[in-house]
Amino acid sequence: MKIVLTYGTFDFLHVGHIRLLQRAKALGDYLIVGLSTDEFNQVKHKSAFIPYEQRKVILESIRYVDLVIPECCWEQKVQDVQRHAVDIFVIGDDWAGEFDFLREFCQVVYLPRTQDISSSGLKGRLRNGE
Ligand code: C2G
Repeated sequence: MKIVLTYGTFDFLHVGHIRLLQRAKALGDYLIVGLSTDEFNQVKHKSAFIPYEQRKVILESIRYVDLVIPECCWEQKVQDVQRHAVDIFVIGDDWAGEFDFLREFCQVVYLPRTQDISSSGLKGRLRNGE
């Protein structure tokens, strides 16, 4: 069984997130998502509109997702890869090169982002009352 791992905030879930999860799952048999906690989002200088527990319930309802674990820090990835016997680490190409150090432990795949949609863009349009 090929195990795939990815990470993210997944705030304001949109088709870009779904397409990432869909393509990640298609690379293996079991997809684990490291979901950024509200506290870690502060470290990432990102504020999630939807709290972690609700983002977790939403992700767990997606057919492509098999397990959701908390992402609490930048440094947990190697431990997660080893603990879950991950074969492939996948993330959007906005992170291209950032996680090449994981190549020592598993395959690393950067997938093209879905154009013209983002959580911050959706929030901005809501703020402007569009
Ligand atoms: N994504 C995408 N297309 C978009 C928006 C997002 O493919 N239009 C992808 C991102 O590249 C990422 C995933 O969807 O792989 C989740 O996006 P975010 O929630 O923005 O994740 P991010 O804040 O980049 O967190 O340690 C890694 C970080 O936790 C990644």
